[in-house]
Amino acid sequence: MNIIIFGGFLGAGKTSLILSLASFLIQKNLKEVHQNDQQEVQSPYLQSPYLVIIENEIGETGIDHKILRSGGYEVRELFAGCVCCTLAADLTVMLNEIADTLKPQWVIIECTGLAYPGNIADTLNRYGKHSDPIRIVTVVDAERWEELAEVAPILVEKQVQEADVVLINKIDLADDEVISLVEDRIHSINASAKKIRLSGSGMIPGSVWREITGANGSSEEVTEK
Ligand SMILES: Nc1nc2c(ncn2[C@@H]2O[C@H](COP(=O)(O)OP(=O)(O)OP(=O)(O)O)[C@@H](O)[C@H]2O)c(=O)[nH]1
Ligand SMILES: [Mg+2]
Repeated sequence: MNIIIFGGFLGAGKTSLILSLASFLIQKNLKEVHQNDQQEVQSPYLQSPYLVIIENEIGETGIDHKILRSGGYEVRELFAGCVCCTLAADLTVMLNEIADTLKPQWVIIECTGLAYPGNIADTLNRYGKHSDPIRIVTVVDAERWEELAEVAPILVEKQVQEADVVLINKIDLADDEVISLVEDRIHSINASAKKIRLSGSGMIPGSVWREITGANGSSEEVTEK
């Protein structure tokens, strides 16, 4: 069971990018099923659940789970608290139950914008039943980075520090100079993380998701939400 944790400040673009990644993974699964079994598959959900998305929202009024579910994905919710602190145990129980019953290939966890994804990974590594390494993807809003780094420096810097991959999102809203400055700053906080510039409101090249998931495929493909 592959687990990817999506972190990043409120509104950075986590849900938009998860929709694109989920679409990529489902398409990849369909292709593999066609190739391997030579059988006609009408819906990815015959294979279901290949992918489970866990949504964590602080209040009970969030709509991300509805957006994701409207894409046909299997979504589990953890409301009214943050999975990196008060709901850490609930997340572990949920994930262990998913591992025992649904046994999906992929689990994507969207944290609240206030979470420290590294704390979540630590808890899951300690108490979880999965054996594969957990990947942390932190989404950064290129346009608002400087402002947020002033207002909430510890939070946004730690989110970057804990990442395996930093997605520098919303590049359509920032000019090149600002994006380069943000990239340099991110590099100074976490030199080893892979940094990728993109725009979650447009088409994402399949190469981005292959890089993150380690999947194979054509370099031409793009994923829509
Ligand atoms: N212009 C632009 N807008 C984007 C981009 N990515 C996301 N958005 C928009 O930014 C807003 C927030 O995106 P979400 O994907 O909901 O962000 P999030 O990080 O999941 O937000 P929370 O879950 O509330 O923390 C939405 O209105 C998106 O349509 C982008 O690359 N460019
Ligand atoms: Mg969201």
